[in-house]
Order: sequence, then C-alpha cells, then structure tokens
Amino acid sequence: MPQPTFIVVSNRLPVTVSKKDGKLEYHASPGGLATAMSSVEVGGEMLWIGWPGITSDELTTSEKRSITNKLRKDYGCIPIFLTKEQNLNFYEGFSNETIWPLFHYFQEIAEYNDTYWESYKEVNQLFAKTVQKYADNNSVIWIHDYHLMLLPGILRAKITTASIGFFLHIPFPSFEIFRLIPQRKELLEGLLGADLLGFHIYDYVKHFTTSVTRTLGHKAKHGLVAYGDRQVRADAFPISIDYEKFSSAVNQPEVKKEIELLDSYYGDRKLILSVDRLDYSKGITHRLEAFETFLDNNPKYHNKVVLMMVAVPSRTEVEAYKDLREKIEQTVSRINGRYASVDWVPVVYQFQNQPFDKLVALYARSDVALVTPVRDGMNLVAKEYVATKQNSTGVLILSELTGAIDELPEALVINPNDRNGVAAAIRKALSMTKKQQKSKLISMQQRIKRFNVLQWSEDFIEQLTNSKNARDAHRAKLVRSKDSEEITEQYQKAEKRLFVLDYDGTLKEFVSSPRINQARPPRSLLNTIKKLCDDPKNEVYIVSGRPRSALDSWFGDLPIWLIAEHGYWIKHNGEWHASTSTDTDSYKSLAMPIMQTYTERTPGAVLEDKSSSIVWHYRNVSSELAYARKRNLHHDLVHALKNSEANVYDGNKILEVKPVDVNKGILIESIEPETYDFIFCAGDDYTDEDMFRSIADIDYATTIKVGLGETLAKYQVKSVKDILNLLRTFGS
Ligand code: ADQ
Repeated sequence: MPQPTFIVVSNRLPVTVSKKDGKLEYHASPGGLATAMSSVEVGGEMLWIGWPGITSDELTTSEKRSITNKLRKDYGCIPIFLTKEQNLNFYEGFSNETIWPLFHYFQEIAEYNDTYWESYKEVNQLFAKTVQKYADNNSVIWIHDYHLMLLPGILRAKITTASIGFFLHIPFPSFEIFRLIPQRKELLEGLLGADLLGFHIYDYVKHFTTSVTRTLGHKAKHGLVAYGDRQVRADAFPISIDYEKFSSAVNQPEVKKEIELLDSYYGDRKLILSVDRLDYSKGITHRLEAFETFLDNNPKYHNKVVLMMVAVPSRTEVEAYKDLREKIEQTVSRINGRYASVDWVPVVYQFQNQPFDKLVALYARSDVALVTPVRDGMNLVAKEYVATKQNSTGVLILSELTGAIDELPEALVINPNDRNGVAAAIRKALSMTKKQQKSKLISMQQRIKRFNVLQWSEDFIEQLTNSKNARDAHRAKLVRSKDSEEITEQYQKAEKRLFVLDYDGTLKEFVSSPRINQARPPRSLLNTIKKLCDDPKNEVYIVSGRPRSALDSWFGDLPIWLIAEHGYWIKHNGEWHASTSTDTDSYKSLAMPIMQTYTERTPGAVLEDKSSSIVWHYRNVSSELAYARKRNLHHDLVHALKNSEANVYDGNKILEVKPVDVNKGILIESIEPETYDFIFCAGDDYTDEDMFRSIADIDYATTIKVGLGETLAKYQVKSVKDILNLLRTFGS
C-alpha cells in the first residue's frame, strides 16, 4: 500500500458514529475543521485519524471492523477506539478538567489527578501507534488541539524527518498560569516535537515561548525555539470561518423562510442573540446578569427587546458543566420572573444544537450579537454573525478576552466582568444608526472575507512545508563523505594552510563549570593539534574566550598561535600582546558591581573576571530563575554601559561584557587570510559567526559550524567528535 502524504490528527474525527436501535449511524461532526481541510491541496492522499465519538465498550468486534472499513472507504478516516475508561480519564479528565480550565484561566476548578495524567499519556501513545502505521519520514502530519499535546514529541522520536505541525485551538495561558500544571515540562517537550506550532494570536505565541524558556531553559527569539539539533517555529494563524457559506446562506429559500418565521413571531421587537457551546469560559452567566442590569437601567426597553440564548450541550458528564447549566437556568428564571408580562418573555433560552438554516436565520434577524466570553481562543460565532449580515444590519458586542478581538476591533468592545459596561454597550448598540452599523460591518466583513478558513489551513500547511525546507537546508550543509574528500584534496594541494579553531564547544565539549581543570584538553586532542603543527605548511591558531593563563597551561608547549579572550590577547613566539588599546578598567568598573550583585542573588551563577571582559555564567542556574535574572541583568548592564567602549553579549548560557572593537572577525582579518591557499575555520557559537562572515567570500576557505543552528558557515557538523574526526584526516 502506498504511504499517504498528508495526515490530520484530532481527538474527534469529522464524522461521528452513533448507535440507534442497534444500528450504526454516521453524521458530520460539528465544527469548522472539516471545512477548513476540505479544499486543501495536499498532492496525495489525505487521511484523518481520530476518535469517532463512540466508545469501544459499546461496540462488538464486527461493528468495529465495519466502522473501520466504512470510515476508510467513504470518508478517508482512520478510527481510534477509546474505551469508556479512557474517555473518562483522558477526555473528560485531563483534557477537560485539567488543561481546559487552566488554559482558560479557571485555575480554581482545574483538577490535578494522576489517573487522568496516566490516561492522557496512554491515549497519546495510542494515537502515535496508529499514526505510525500510516506515516513515513516524508509524511506531513498536522495535529490538532490540547488533547494531543504529547503526540508531536512521541512521533518525532519515531519518524524523525516527517513534517509535524500542531495547532492549538484554545488560548496558551501566561507562564504564571501555565506553571501551575505539574506536567508542564512534559507537555512542552511534547509540543516541541513539532516543526511548526500554530496559535490563534501573538499573545499566545509569546506565552508559549516564554514558558519554554522559563521551564526548559531553551532560547526563543521571534517565535523560533532552538531545541536540540532542530529549530521549532511558533507563529500566529488566526482561524476563521467559511465566509462564503455564511454570507450566501441568507439568500437561500430555507433560511428566508426561517427569517420570516422569526419576524412573524417577534414583530418589531429587538432581538439580542447569544450563541455558544454551554461552557463556563463563554461568560453566559455574565451576559445574563448584564442583560438584567440593562433592563433595570432602561425601563423604556421593557417589552421591546428579547435576549435569545441558544446554548449547545457540551461535556455534559463533567461536574462543572452540570453546575453551570443549573446556574444559567436559575438566572434565566430569576430575570423572567422579575420582568416577564403576559405577552413578553425577556429571555428565551434553548439548550440545543441549532441546524445551520435556523442558526443563520437567527444571525440575520438579530439586531445585536452579544459575545461575552471570559476567555476564548478565537470565537467563531462573532465572525459568523458578521459574515451573515449581508442584507441586514446589526451590532456585534465582543469581549476583549477573545482572540477574535484582534481582527474585529470595530465591534463594541466590552470586558465581561464589567456588568454596567456591558449593559451600557447593549443600550448603545440598540441606539446606533443603520449607517453606523453598516460601516462597522463592512470593515469587519472585508477582513474576514480575505482571511477565511481556507486561507488559514493553506497558510499553515505552506508554513509547515517551509519549516521542513529550512530543516532540509540545514541538513544539506552537513559535511558528507564526498565533502570531506574534497576538503582533504584541497588540503593536499595547498602550499600554505591556515587553521583557525575555536576551543570550547568546538574542540572540547562544554563542561558545567568555567573552571579550567574540567575543560582541559585530553591527550588525544593535543596529539591531533601536534600532528597538524608538525607539517611546516600549516599554521594553527586556537581561539578562545578563555583567559591567557588557561591557554598557556594547555597549549603553551606547542608551536601555535594562541588567541585569548575572543581576540583581545594574541600570543606568538612566546609573547602575549593586546590587540586593542581600549581602557578595560573604565567599563569593567561599571559592570563588575552589578554582575557581582546578580551572582550573589542567583544560586548556581558563576562570575568570571578576565583581563578584558567579565562573564556571567548561568549554565547551572535553574531555567526559571535564569530567565528572570538574565533578562534583568542584561537590561541593567546595557543601561550602565551605554556610554562606554563595551557591549553586552548573549552567548551560550553566558552574558559577557567585552570591548566593542574586539571580535574574532577583526582578528582573522589581521591574520591576512589572502596570503594562504587553504583555510580551515571551525567554531560553534555567535562569536564565531564573525569569523565565518569575514572569510565568507574566500573560495579556498572551509568554514564549519559545530551544531545545527542558523549559521554563515559553509558546512555544519553535529558534534565535537565530528570536527575532531575531520581534523584527523589531515596529514594522515
Ligand atoms: P468553541 O469553544 O466551540 O471552539 P467557537 O469558536 O465559538 O467556540 O465555535 C463554536 C461553533 O459552534 C461555531 O461554529 C458555532 O456556529 C457553533 N455553535 C455554537 N453554539 C451553537 C448552537 N447552539 N447551535 C449550533 N451551532 C452552534 C474552540 C475554541 C474557540 C476557537 C475554535 C476554533 O474554544 O476559541 O475559535 O475552537 O479554533
């Protein structure tokens, strides 16, 4: 069987299976994801893996087989059958009683339960097993939502070069909330298995990258996280709706009939619409209370306005949802008890799913849409309401705590906790002129039309493909045996050869302490260097950020050049001399007291005082503390040094204060690279990029980065071992 190219994975399949009177039934699952995927061009077979909505306890083996066959044949879906217990602990438990409340800032109702967590891990593994059956290293896999946060990591370990994308449909909370979850590390590591992580808005991207840095200690810049030998990209992809479907629906006869029905029933009364899944994050009780305040404050609207609430049942087995339903019903009864008259019921409440025609008719007929979530990843109802308003007017009242607010700023923006503010917004909406309403609607419609749900999915898939291309480009730089042979050949032909080799991280693996004993070169390395020096055609420079004394004690006996403190000190023929006349005392005296204070306040931090620079090492500081301290120290140093001749550099688990006119690039230029006919230059961190840049145009220069991040070097190798193996081929 040929392997499919594109695999979508979500907790629920776009098809739901149920059993009625012993017969299996298939219905489209609610939600826009199926539409979003329907016209995506994937250039091969598309498979959708997920749960069909019925537990395996309810099915016989032959029924399972029949479901599997039908779903595969008619819908391109692969079912994963969850047991009743898994549904209870994984879905209702960890997904909806831990992650959902916490990520929506309801920390007081989040449950932390080991059984839930064990089940979450088990089901993510189960999904991984099924995905693995259909995926290979060339597959594009798009995983959806908070139920499957471990899946990217599990898959990455098995199918290492597949393109894996993940989209989170709910908010990613700020770190202060996220840190409350005991399994935060595992969840982040799971997510980081992806190449591309999509969120609705930039705030969530920032919350995520901050959480990664603070929890795991990995650097993240502009949404790019350096994770092992990969780069993971996090970006905003605001989801949208099928604009065409909603905007054209109002002209369909069935919808028109529904609108007429509503007109005949409600006459001139103003209709305020509230549509949601019944969920505490949607602010339904806030909405009711604000409506009550509106009625209190505006007697002239009594009998003239109706709040129509339709809430679709959701997660009905979870306790918090049962409580919410009860509270809503009590509040509706209270308001209707206070205000209803013989011919007026102020709140009409329906606890049911509305078929599409009825829903669109409600959008079209309503004068106001009242959308008041206390947190919402995006909120599609707001967009659907705006899209439906083609032949009619209406006002959108929208909570500032939804992701949708970024794209719909023309709405009347409210804070759902401000009861009086929401009541005032209702009043304002009801008194707005048609012209004002139209002008706001047009601006919002234009925006949603341009970025509809198809654009959303296409954009995500394009970016996912780009991430893979970037990864492949990185891999393309890896030194293969063919490259190695070419480099050796150039070496053999050359008459005057230059070797510029960085030390820590290039010739010797990083050690946890800057102390010199631990970082001492092993005998095998000294032998390799010595062998290079034995050839009179070779000149060897060892470049390091370390002080002179360390390099002297390690390499003092060899006939090579030593460069200490990133180029500040140069030693040849037994003499050290400074490469610049910058007055080191002036900036060191500014930086030292600040760096000392931070070192004292930060357990695990070490201060290194070199003659030209001061280095603050935070490799052994816990990630969360390092994040906070490093940012503050960086800020304080930049401020203190603004008129000095020194700068602050952000290196590999270090902050370093050093002179602006000393870098490895300037150094290499002073060596006069044009006088050689073979150059071999290797390094691993940001300071080495200056060297690579300075000789980038020289075709006989081989520049190599140790590690797989972004680089200006021509080649990359994965580890110190690889560079040493390469060096050993010279002269052998
Ligand atoms: P939801 O929390 O389900 O989605 P939302 O984005 O508003 O919230 O989508 C609800 C969908 O259900 C809409 O398409 C709406 O038409 C439909 N719906 C709601 N009530 C209905 C009713 N009574 N009858 C019929 N249909 C009804 C999650 C996140 C959101 C995010 C989406 C998409 O919580 O923040 O916008 O995923 O990523």
